[in-house]
Amino acid sequence: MMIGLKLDLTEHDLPEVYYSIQDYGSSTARWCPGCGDHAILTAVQKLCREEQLPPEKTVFVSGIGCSSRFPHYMKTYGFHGLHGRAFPVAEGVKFRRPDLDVFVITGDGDCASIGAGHWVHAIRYNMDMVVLLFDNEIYGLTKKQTSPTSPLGTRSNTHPSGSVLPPINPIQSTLGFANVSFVAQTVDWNPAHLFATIKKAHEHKGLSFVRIHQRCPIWMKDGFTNNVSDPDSIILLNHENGIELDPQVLNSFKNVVEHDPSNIDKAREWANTEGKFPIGLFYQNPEASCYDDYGAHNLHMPVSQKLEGMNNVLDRYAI
Ligand SMILES: Cc1ncc(C[n+]2csc(CCOP(=O)(O)OP(=O)(O)O)c2C)c(N)n1
Ligand SMILES: [Mg+2]
Repeated sequence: MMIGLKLDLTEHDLPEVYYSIQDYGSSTARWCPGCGDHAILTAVQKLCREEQLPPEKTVFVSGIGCSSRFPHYMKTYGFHGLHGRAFPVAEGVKFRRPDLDVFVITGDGDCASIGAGHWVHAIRYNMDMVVLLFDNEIYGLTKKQTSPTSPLGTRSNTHPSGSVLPPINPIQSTLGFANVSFVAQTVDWNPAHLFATIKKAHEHKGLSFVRIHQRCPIWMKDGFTNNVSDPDSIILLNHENGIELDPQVLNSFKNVVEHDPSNIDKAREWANTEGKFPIGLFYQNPEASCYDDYGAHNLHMPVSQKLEGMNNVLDRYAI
C-alpha cells in the first residue's frame, strides 16, 4: 500500500530501457575458483551497465584458451573463434559494422604466440576496439605449457627443468608497433584500478590495448603472490590524463609516479622496468590513424544501406 506517496515519473526522466548487470550475464562461468578471469568478467559487466551498452550492439570476440571462453558468459553477441585469430575476426566485424562496440578477449598464448602476427597488424590498423589481454603467463586451458610471457625458468610440461628463453613483455612490444594509440596495464586483484582502466580504454577512439596480470591458481600457483601480498611491489603511473582513480584508491599505493601518457619515450622506459611492475596508462595518442575510418564510413553510405547491399549479394547464394 502506498499512502501519501506521489510518484512523478516525468521528474526523474527515467530511460525507456535500463540494462542491469543481470542483463549482461549469461551462463555461470566455468573458470576455476580463484581464477582472475572472474574479476575481469565482473569489471566488464560493470562497464557495460555503467555505459548502458545495448547488448545487441556489443560484440565480444575471442580466440582459444580459458580466457577466450569469455563471450559465453556475456549476454551480448560473441564469437569464440580459432586460436590466435581473435584480431582478424574483430577487425572484420568492425570494418563492416562500425556501429558495433567491439571487444577482443585474448590470452598470452593466443595473442603473443600463435596470434602474434595478427597482434602487430591489429595495433597498426588501430581500429576502434578494446583489447583485453588476460596474461597469466602460461597456457591454462591445455594445462601448463610455457607461454611467451612465462618468466625465465618457469617449470612447465614443455620445459620441466625450467623455460630457457627470456619472456616477451607485451607492453614493451606493443609500444614498439607502428601506429600504436593506447597501451595500459592493470591487475585482476585490484577491482577499482581494473575497472577504471577498462573504462578509460573504452572511452578511447582507436585500438586500446590493455594487458591484465591475471592469476591462475592451478597452473601458476605462485604467480603474482608477492605482488598481491605486497602492494609496494607495484608502481602506479598517475597523471591528470591517465587512469582516473578515487583518492582512496590512489592513496592505497605507496609508489606513485607522475607519467604523462603522451610521452612515448618515457612510456617505453617504464615498460622496461625490472623487478617492480608499473600499472596505469603508459601511452595514448588520440591522433593515430584509424583504419576503420577508411571502411564503411568512407563509402558515404549509411549502415542500413550497406546492410541492404550485403543482403542483396548474399541473396544471390540463397538456395
Ligand atoms: C591451432 C591450435 N593450436 C593449438 C591449440 C591448443 N591450445 C588451445 S588453448 C592453447 C593455449 C591457451 O593459452 P592462453 O592463450 O594463454 O590462454 P589461457 O588458457 O591461459 O587463458 C593452446 C595451445 C589449438 N586449440 N589450436
Ligand atoms: Mg595464458
